[in-house]
Amino acid sequence: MKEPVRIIGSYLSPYVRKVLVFLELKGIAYEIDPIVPFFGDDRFSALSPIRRIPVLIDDRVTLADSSVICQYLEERYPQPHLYPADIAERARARWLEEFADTRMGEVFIWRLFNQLAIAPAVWGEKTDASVVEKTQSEEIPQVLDYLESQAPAHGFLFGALSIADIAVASLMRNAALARFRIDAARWPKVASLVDLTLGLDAFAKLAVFEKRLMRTPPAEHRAVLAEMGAPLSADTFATRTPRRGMMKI
Ligand SMILES: N[C@@H](CCC(=O)N[C@@H](CS)C(=O)NCC(=O)O)C(=O)O
Repeated sequence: MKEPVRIIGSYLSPYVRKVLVFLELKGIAYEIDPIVPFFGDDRFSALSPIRRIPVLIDDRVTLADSSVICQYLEERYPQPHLYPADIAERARARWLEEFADTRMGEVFIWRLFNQLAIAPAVWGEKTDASVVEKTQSEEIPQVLDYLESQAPAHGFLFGALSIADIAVASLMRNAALARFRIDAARWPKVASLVDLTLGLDAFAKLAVFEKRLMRTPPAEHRAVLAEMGAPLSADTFATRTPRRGMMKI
């Protein structure tokens, strides 16, 4: 029997979530080494040269980027299709994925989530209220205005569920974990798209672990997940002391 796919990375990362939702939807067996970013050991640096999660390891490849991983999974396990069939729509779906990963990543992860969750939990630093304020009043509205211009009145971005919906919803899930709520009066299409996507079983199943980890110090994540029955890998690439990231955006 083929070994399950191994994913290295925390349930709290939007990029890990994207990949896990792909695996869930495609029915691919996986196990997870739930390391929190910055806690990888030297062997982790060899697998992920810029020390980022997620990493996928299977019988054929080791890959360290969520977009590359999702595309690989789509090509190797085509059912159900998670990229639009039409070439132009497929390109637009990848663009929206890129927008989510890069711009929404900057705003919702590196500023909002980082300030409210990572800085206190990983580095023992205080939240900088002025960064949170600027993000909420200026940057988030710009992001949501753009998405509102792209989203349909009802349903998914390209008719059937695709990588674009999954990437946007994965990022918005972290915003929700940082207690951000989309104002549905101002951005009704985005609010409905995100609700629809996060309501899928694949996201809901992961949300149970995410909620619990938000209340758990990084050093206890593995033990708590084991207690909850998460599909954990037997060994880990985690170390006890976090290292500052090597990339700044
Ligand atoms: N483009 C990458 C981004 C991954 C990423 O930024 N992961 C964050 C966690 S949410 C990380 O590992 N940060 C640690 C660091 O930058 O050192 C992907 O799509 O996989």
